[in-house]
Amino acid sequence: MNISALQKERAKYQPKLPKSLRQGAAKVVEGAKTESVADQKEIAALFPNTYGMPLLSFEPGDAAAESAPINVGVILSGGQAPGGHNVISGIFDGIKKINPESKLYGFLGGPGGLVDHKYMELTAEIIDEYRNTGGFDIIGSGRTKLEEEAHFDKGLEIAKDLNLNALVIIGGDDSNTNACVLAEYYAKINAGVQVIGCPKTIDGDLKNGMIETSFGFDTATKVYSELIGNIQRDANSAKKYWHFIKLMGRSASHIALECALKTQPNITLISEEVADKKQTLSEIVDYMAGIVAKRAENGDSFGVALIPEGLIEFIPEMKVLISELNDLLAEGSESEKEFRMLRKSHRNEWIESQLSKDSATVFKSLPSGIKTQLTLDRDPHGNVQVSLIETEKLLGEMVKTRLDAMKNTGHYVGKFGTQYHFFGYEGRCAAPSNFDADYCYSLGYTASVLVSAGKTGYMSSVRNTTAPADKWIAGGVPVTMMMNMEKRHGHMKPVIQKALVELEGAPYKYFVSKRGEWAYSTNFIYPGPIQYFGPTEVCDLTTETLKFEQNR
Ligand code: FBP
Repeated sequence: MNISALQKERAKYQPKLPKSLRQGAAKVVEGAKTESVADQKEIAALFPNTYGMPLLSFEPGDAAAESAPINVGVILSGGQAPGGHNVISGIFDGIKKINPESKLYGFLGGPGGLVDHKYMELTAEIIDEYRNTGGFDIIGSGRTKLEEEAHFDKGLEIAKDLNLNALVIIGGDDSNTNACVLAEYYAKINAGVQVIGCPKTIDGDLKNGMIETSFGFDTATKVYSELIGNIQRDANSAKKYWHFIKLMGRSASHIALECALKTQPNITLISEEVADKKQTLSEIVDYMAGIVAKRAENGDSFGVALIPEGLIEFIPEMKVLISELNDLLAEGSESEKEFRMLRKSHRNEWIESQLSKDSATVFKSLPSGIKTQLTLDRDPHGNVQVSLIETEKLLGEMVKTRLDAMKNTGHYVGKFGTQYHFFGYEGRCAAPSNFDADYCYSLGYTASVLVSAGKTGYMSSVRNTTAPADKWIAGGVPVTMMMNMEKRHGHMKPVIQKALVELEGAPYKYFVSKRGEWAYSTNFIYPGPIQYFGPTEVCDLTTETLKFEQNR
């Protein structure tokens, strides 16, 4: 077969499971009844069949008496995250242990596969090929949202045809919200199909008291940190570049914060802090230019800056500017037509004349490439495609302009050479670290136990994750417990609360206590590549975020 030497060895890795899942049939213990994190009355009314269910934890059971076969359909939803294949192999091994006649079906290309009835049976041979590998290619993923009853009914048709007991939906906050809506709907119509969710996303923003981390965050941040470390070593060797590195993570800055804790770069911006302090773009540029100038005074004309992907939307004045531009250039509007008729060289001036005074000032201050991205690269609804804005270049160019001005007034002496990077896809499909391999396999196995216990509307939960895997606590959390009401597309909707970086949290506080030191002296850490074989202190490391959060 066409596989690498590492893949060949890695295929033999046996993921570690919590004790409760290693022996016999796990005993399901019911804990306290739950309430949603907020808006309890509204959520209870919307989920009469799945609200208020108890927390579940598993304990080691007696030797398993064979139960009836269980048939499960699995769906991968949204962006790739390392470990998805292990969730699927965990489900497979779990249901086969319950009864070897159990069957696992994978819906192809994400939630759309359920609606379009595109699926394949996942046999032992297929599963074995994908154990401990990165990627979602075993069945593919997609971003179709399962939101409408018509989708649910189409899904039920195929679930009935395949005689499925349950669907397991592996996804982020939105996909798990929709999984819960689906669970409620199937419970309401007595469909006889359970729905279980699994917490996935490299962004790390699906977490709470009962879900300690989303899978993939560990591996992805390890990969990015390896690359950042390599760049830091290059920067420290050549001593001639400032590297501006944008990191994926959509809105939340968990990835940037975790990578900062692992590598100790000179500058890390945290979007949540920017929003909290209501910082302007100019203040951020001042902060960065100040560090560049001070390092230059010490003879260090190099450095590394980490920038979270979602930053731009957290800068209040940029948010206002983007919203004004969205209105001004709305697809098919009179103003948009006028804009299109203008000669290219007159467009920016025209835009400035149409914006509010503050937004016009901000727009004027932006480098021309960014002005073009803001006005021309728009999505099918005419909105600015925020994720495509090259924030790293925007900041690099603005810092350069600021340094030029400081040079003129004698406040900066030095050379400012830049290199730009964007890390995201480099880590999303990496072979899962031991942590993610074990965690994902445990999440999948947990899902099989929840299904066999007849549960629905639960998310697989594996806790105590900074302890060795056999001390992990597996169980289930009612998805409604994580919900609150939020405005989405103009309507109030029940959704799982997105976890942004907590400014009162231990990981961020530690970072703040250290960032001054990291800015001016060169304290880089070079984490090196993920280690799959070797001493446990190197191979089984969890994230710094988890260590700080759990005070380990
Ligand atoms: P999920 O939230 O679906 O897990 O996706 C995570 C993510 O990698 C974000 O960090 C990033 O903004 C987005 O997906 C990019 O997705 P795409 O490649 O589909 O544009």
